[in-house]
Order: sequence, then C-alpha cells, then structure tokens
Amino acid sequence: MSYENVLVEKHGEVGVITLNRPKALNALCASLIQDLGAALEALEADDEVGVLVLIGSDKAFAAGADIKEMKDKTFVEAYRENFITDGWERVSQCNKPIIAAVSGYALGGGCEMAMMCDFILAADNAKFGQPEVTIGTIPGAGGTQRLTRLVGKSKAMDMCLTGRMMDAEEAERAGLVSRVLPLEGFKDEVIQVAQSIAALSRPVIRLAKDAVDSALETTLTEGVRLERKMFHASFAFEDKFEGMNAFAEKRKPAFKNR
Ligand code: DAK
Repeated sequence: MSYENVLVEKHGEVGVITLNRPKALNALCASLIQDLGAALEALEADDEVGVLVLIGSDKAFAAGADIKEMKDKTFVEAYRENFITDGWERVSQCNKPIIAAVSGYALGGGCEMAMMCDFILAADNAKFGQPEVTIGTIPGAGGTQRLTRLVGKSKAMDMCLTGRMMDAEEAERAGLVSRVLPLEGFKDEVIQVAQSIAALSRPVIRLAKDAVDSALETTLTEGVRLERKMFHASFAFEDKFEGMNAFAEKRKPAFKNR
C-alpha cells in the first residue's frame, strides 16, 4: 500500500513509517494524519511486524500541525467541524511498541506526536519545542500535559510560555528523550534498537508497555499493585519458561510469542 504523505517499509520484524512531506518540513496536514492512521492500522494488523518506528527527514521530524490549514479558521468553524481532532491520538493508541526517531525539528504537533510514542530516540541535531504561543495559540495535542509529565512543571512552563527550542542534549538531560545518537547512521541505529525489542517475546513486551503506561494514569500504590498482577500474569506465557530456562542453561532463548 502506498500513501501520499508517508512511506512505509519493513526491516524484518520492524515496520518503519517515514513522514514524507519534505517541502513543508513534514507539517502535519489533515491528509498526512489520515495516511499515518492508515499506515499504522496496516502495520498493527501485520503479524510479521512486532515493533514500529516513526521517523521524519534529517531536517524535520515534523514542524507542527499545518499552520496554513489553520490560519483562517474561526472558532465556530473549528468547534462545529471538530477541527484537527480525527486521528490525532492514533499514535498513542498503538498496541505494538512505537519508537519516535527524531532528527531536526519536532515542533508543536510534531513534538506532541513524538511524545505520543513509547519513547523518543533523538539524533544529535534534534530540536524540540512548543512554539504555539508565538503564533497566538497554545498546544492542542497534549503538549501541556505530556511534556509536563515527562520533564516536570518548570521546564514545561519554560517551553510552553517562551516557545523556545531545546536541543537534543538538553532534551536528554530533561528526560524527554531516552538516548541521543549521531545523525550519521541514525535510522540504522534506530532500527537496530527496534530489532532488539522485536527479538523478545511480544506478549511480554506488551505487558511491559502497558505497565509503564499505567504509571502516568494512576497512583503509585495502584500502579505497583497492577504491576504485581502483570508480573504474575507473565508466568502464564510459555516464553517466561523459555526465557528463564535458557538463562539457567546458558543459551539464547527462542521465544515463540506465546
Ligand atoms: N505549517 C505549515 N507549513 C510549514 C510549517 C507548519 N507548521 N512549518 C514549516 N512550514 C513550511 C514553510 O511555510 C515553508 O514553506 P514555503 O514557504 O517554502 O512554501 C517550508 O515549510 C520551509 O519552512 P521555512 O522556510 O520556515 O524553513 P526554516 O528552515 O527557515 O525554518 C522552522 C524552520 C521549523 C523554524 C520554521 O519553518 C517554523 O517556525 N515553522 C513553524 C513551527 C511552528 O510554529 N509549529 C507549531 C504549529 S501549531 C491539535 C493537534 C495539533 C496541534 C493543535 C491541536 N488537536 C488534536 C486539537 C498542533 C498545533 C501546532 O503544531
């Protein structure tokens, strides 16, 4: 299946979606969001694929929602049409692990979309920002919420009130990104990280993803209780026996995703 605004490729068990609207620095127009949703649906349904990667170009992951689509909208139109809503949360609803691979600009909706992924790997030229205040509005796809949970109130306020950009090094220090990698060979490195996850047991990875996600939605006591239940649930998987027996027998595990 081919799309106008995204490219899709498979590297073994890794499905890579590339945002591909280079002339507009991958500005997230409605048709791109639609294509992205369709590509995600297809890769989620593809049993060969265990892990997803969302990447842009060297210059831009995405420079935000498409300002030219928004600039003339009135409140009444935006409200009546439920403007810029359909499909926007799709990335955060993936069952399979999804890694944001950010090189260049990740601004506004681009930064928000990266934060919807399970974690962010940044190239050393990455720049993150929520510059909406500089164009007379505020973040609308979770920027004030996810950024605050990831980097804390002080830095989130700084980013959302000044609209400044932070570079990859600052983003790693702040906990927004998990690792910074050189731009040269960035995509290959990201695919290797994704492949290392894809080599593990899929149901166990799903448990781990769900458990970490619950940390942002619940109290510590409830979260730890849920984690305990999920830990016990992993004992229902054949792969738990395979993993532990392989360790004891000093061999590599052969997971069967069961
Ligand atoms: N929208 C549309 N076009 C964009 C764009 C954007 N966000 N960003 C860049 N472009 C276009 C430029 O207009 C230019 O097009 P042409 O003039 O060549 O036709 C082309 O991309 C190259 O951009 P520049 O010439 O500006 O390139 P520079 O290297 O000089 O500057 C830049 C790069 C990234 C610093 C600059 O382009 C820039 O500041 N871009 C805008 C960044 C921004 O303000 N982003 C936030 C947008 S507001 C919601 C979901 C999402 C959102 C809200 C609600 N819901 C679910 C409710 C999100 C809102 C936003 O993201």
